[in-house]
Amino acid sequence: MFEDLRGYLTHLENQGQLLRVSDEVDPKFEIAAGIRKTSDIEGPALLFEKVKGFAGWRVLGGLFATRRLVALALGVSEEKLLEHYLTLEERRIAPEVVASGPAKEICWKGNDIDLYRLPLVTHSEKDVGPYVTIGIQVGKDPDTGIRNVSIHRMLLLGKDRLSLWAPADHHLGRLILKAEEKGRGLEVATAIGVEPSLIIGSQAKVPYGVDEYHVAGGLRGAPVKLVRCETIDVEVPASAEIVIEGVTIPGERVPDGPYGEYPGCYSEAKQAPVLKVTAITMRKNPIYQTALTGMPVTENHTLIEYANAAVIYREAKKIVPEVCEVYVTPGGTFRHHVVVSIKKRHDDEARNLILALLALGIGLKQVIVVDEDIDVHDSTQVEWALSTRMQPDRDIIIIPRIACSTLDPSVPEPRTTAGWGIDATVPVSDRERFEKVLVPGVDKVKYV
Ligand SMILES: Cc1cc2nc3c(=O)[nH]c(=O)nc-3n(C[C@H](O)[C@H](O)[C@H](O)COP(=O)(O)O)c2cc1C
Ligand SMILES: [Mn+2]
Repeated sequence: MFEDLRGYLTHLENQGQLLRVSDEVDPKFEIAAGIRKTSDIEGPALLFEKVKGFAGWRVLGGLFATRRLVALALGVSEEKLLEHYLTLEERRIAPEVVASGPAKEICWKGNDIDLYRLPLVTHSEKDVGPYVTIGIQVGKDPDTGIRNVSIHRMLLLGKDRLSLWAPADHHLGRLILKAEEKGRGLEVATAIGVEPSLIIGSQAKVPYGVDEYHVAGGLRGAPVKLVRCETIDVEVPASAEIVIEGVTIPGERVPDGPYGEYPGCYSEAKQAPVLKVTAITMRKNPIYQTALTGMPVTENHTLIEYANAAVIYREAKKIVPEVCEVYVTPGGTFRHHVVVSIKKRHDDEARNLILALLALGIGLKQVIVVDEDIDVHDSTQVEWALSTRMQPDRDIIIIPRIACSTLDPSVPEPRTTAGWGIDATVPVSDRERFEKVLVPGVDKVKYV
């Protein structure tokens, strides 16, 4: 358990997983280039200590660039990440509100508010501008007051204006629409530079009405300490590096994009709500954090992998009691494709599983089901199962028109995709024909 982001960075540095970059870097592309490179070579997280045009600021990037970094943040082994995550995600520990904290060391209100003084990063070649990409947004349901914590990108629009890309299929998007129905804006705080369990917890696929601060508490094994915002009725982590307080402007939308998105393509300009900033507070010598998305694998992918795998595993267990392994694949952006292995006891189990997972509502588009002897992580074994255990006319199910991610560029209409499933399992009554060829004694060979 780490007290705050700085405590975690010390731990990372001790593990050789944080690199300080002392050369000056431009927040336009150069920081993102560093994150791209470290993501591609399974490198360390990067702390940029000299940022062009932003004296006194440091920028952290690639904090979750690899699975190893996600495992370090949770304090578990990389090999057993899903197993540990499944247990940790189920624990709930309520947050604690404290009187004050380091997040309040500096406070800009009124005319002092100036987003241009923050080192916002421009990431990909065709991005329309600089974005905040890894702040946790906190908002409350206008009826129940229950909090939601999630991550949404924000485009810099002016001194005190940001877009807030929170579509209706995410909880914050719903909260904004609910407030607008009452003719109000939604108060939203964005905390940047928080202890890692808060980021990971914000990605948990928990139902509407579950406060993700409780999930983050469970992940870290201790309550998250919160402070009240200055200008809005929202609570934020007491030791956040930076907090941007604001209110959405009811009914207002701005074009947001193009932006290099997680499928590895640019999203076209979308209509996004607008946030009017009411205060900015921060620690002394603040660390601004940014995250890259784009071609898999980036931290935008690693952060979602286990949240998705966990919800798929739980759902799969309801349909097939003997689910073995679940793998959401990197080529499938850790969102669109999953391979599930099962111990099959009757013939149509796999088909039911495919239908249930396509209906899960997390953006799955392709579900492959294999038997327990296939390693879901090994694409050659999965392909072998497809090539020897599957007949396309019998074993492929295509479901037209299911709800999907807003960002898949192949879909004919926004949010609507076809889904497909492949049952690559062996028929129960006919197992002998599929017996694998084995050579006896391979494990006794010592000379190679
Ligand atoms: C780095 C990063 C950036 C993200 N950016 C966005 C975004 O701009 N818009 C969005 O809707 N979701 C974005 N997400 C995904 C949501 O934060 C995620 O689906 C979250 O679990 C939604 O929370 P909810 O279930 O409370 O709606 C991002 C995730 C990560 C890790
Ligand atoms: Mn939520």
